[in-house]
Amino acid sequence: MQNPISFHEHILEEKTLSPEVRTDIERILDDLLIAVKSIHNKLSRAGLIDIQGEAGSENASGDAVKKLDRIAHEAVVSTLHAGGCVGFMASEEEKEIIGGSSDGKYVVVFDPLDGSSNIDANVSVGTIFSIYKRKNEAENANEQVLRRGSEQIVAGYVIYGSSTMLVYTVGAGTHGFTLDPSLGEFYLSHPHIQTPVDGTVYSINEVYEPHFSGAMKAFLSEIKEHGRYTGRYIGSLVADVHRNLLYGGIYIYPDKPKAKLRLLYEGFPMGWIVEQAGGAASNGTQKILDMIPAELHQRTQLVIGSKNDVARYEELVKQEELGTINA
Ligand code: AHM
Ligand code: MG
Repeated sequence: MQNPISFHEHILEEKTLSPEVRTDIERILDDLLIAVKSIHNKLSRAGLIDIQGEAGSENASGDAVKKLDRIAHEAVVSTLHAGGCVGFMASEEEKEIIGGSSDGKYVVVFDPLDGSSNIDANVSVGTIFSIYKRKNEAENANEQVLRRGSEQIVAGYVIYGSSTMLVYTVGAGTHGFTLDPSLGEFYLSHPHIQTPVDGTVYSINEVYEPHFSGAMKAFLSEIKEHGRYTGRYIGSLVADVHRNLLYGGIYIYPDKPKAKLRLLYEGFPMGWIVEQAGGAASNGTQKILDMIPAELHQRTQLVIGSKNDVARYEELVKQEELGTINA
């Protein structure tokens, strides 16, 4: 690649951010990327060092914690702490809000290692994050963190796959960067990602099919009859959404038998990134970004991907509410 643009150079050109915020965000993302590179290094040697398997505990959502979940969580918290710009943090792996610097002007919310049930089989996993501006001092920790999705000022994910990529938005399009491990630097490889408006991939864990709503069952059978789609499901949100973002498709994690994905750590950042690439994200009846979490680890149904596919699913949900399709 001639004259590659580093992530650093790219963020300096993000004119939607004021110069002051841009400098702070650059600092926070620099810190975050130190943690990301350390996670990348550990993952690439995972079978050789003692970091695979369960940590022997459960997280706030009742999932078994992997050793690498904990390692990734600690890497992110410690680098953000050291940077001094972050007032509050919230992690999928921690029950409570984590205090940062008393004068930190930002809030960072993250899923340190998404898809971690796949790690021991060497399948792609990810790190997901959102950044918000801290509200004024008077607001308590809950008010600082439980924010409407549309208040995000940065959202991103890292996918640790056959290459390690960072995909992010500050509200001026979605851009992808690939890590050159020999230089330890992310370079722009996917500028202005645009996801197709009509998908060709559907990603749904069909083992839950007996519990699906009427709308979900109707949607699935339409997709199968259509002839345009193929089914792909990794079981790693970042990897499933990343593939669909590039190829066009829809990912649904339904609310029946039960919603699993977390609004703050997964729904909001992935939703904004996909919207900024021309796609859509919903909970079935409402735009994900319009939701306000009532609690830190709130779960949601997530319907995300190509615009027309998400719209069709929402249409079927309305029809089910009106009683024109059976529950
Ligand atoms: P995690 O963040 O604890 O790894 O859990 C979320 C993961 C997603 O990455 C993935 O899409 C989903 O769980 C898979 O769940 P299921 O096995 O029920 O299909
Ligand atoms: Mg996750």
